Formats: sequence, C-alpha cells, structure tokens
Amino acid sequence: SNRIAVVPGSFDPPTLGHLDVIRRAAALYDTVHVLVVHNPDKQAMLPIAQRLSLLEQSIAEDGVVGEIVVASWSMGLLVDYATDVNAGVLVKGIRSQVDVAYETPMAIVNRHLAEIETVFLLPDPAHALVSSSLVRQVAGLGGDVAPYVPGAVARFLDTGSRGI
Ligand code: COD
Repeated sequence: SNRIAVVPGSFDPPTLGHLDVIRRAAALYDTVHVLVVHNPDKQAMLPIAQRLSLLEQSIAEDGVVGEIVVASWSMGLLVDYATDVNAGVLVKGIRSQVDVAYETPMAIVNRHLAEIETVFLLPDPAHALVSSSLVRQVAGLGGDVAPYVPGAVARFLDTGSRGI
C-alpha cells in the first residue's frame, strides 16, 4: 500500500510550489491523491469546487505523468481518507524550518492514529518562497501573480480581478 500516496493541502489557490510537490510525488508513487482539505484555521478565498477545478487544469497543463486523483475531504480526519484509498503515505512539501515545526506533530499523530507515514519533500528552491497566502495577498491588491501560480490559476485570478 506504500505505492499510494496522498498529497493534502488547502490549495487556496494552487501554486507552483504545490505543483512541484505533486510532480515529485507522482515520480515516486504509482497513484497520487491530491486532496483538498478544508482547514478551519484559515479564512478561505476560493470555494472547494473551484480549487478542485484549478488543480485538475493545472495538473493537466503541466503534463504531470502518472495516475493522479484530485479529490476533496471535509468529513473528518485526513488519515481516514488515506485509509479508505489504501494509501500508506502522506506527502508534504517543506519550504523551511517553519514547515518542519508545523508538520512534525501532525505527522506523529497521523502515525499513531493510522500507521500512516509522512514523507517530506524539498521543492525546487525557485518555488520555496511561494505560498497561497502570498498569492492571495498579491492578487487581492491587484498585483500580477503569474510568476507564482500555474497558468490556469493566473488566468482565473486575473479574470476575477477584472470582474468578468
Ligand atoms: N514549496 C513546497 N511545498 C509547499 C509550498 C512550496 N512553495 N507551498 C506549500 N507547500 C506545501 C505545504 O508545506 C503543505 O505540505 C502543502 O504544500 C499544502 O500547503 P497548503 O498551504 O495548501 O495547505 P495547509 O498548510 O493549509 O495544510 C492543510 C492540511 C489539511 C494539509 C493540514 O492542515 C493537515 O494535514 N491537516 C490534518 C487534519 C487532521 O486530520 N488533523 C488531525 C491529525 S493531525
């Protein structure tokens, strides 16, 4: 079951950093579930359905090779989804020590809960400073987010900001 991985996130919106992690996970595992998880700690910009659509378009346009499933989860523990789809691994992207500190306790709890391992992947340093919150801020102030997000996301945010 370790050939099936889940890449969870808020993906609000998907960024080039997310895509980098998805691409690396797809190269390591037979099946990758990209899972949009509702994070109650964060004020959302995009509805879940919009994030799913942007992820699907971004993954298709990027030409990620492998079996990718895009899904959402708001029914409880992340590990319950992983167990349901027979995944043995959660994949998280690590930008800095801040991410390590945030992810480590969750990884230990998830292992206790369901014997699911967490694998940390390092992104291309070119994307290491990109975050969804940065993109939300730049987009909200009318700036160009194209350097930080997949084309599908840039087109969507650009169109949205002009009110079309
Ligand atoms: N480079 C590399 N990795 C990146 C980048 C980047 N530029 N940007 C983001 N990432 C990584 C993040 O570190 C994270 O691993 C992933 O991509 C998703 O990022 P976000 O910002 O979209 O998502 P988050 O940080 O809001 O995470 C939401 C989760 C749902 C994944 C998280 O809250 C979680 O695991 N919750 C568990 C819920 C649960 O079951 N709790 C009980 C036991 S812990």
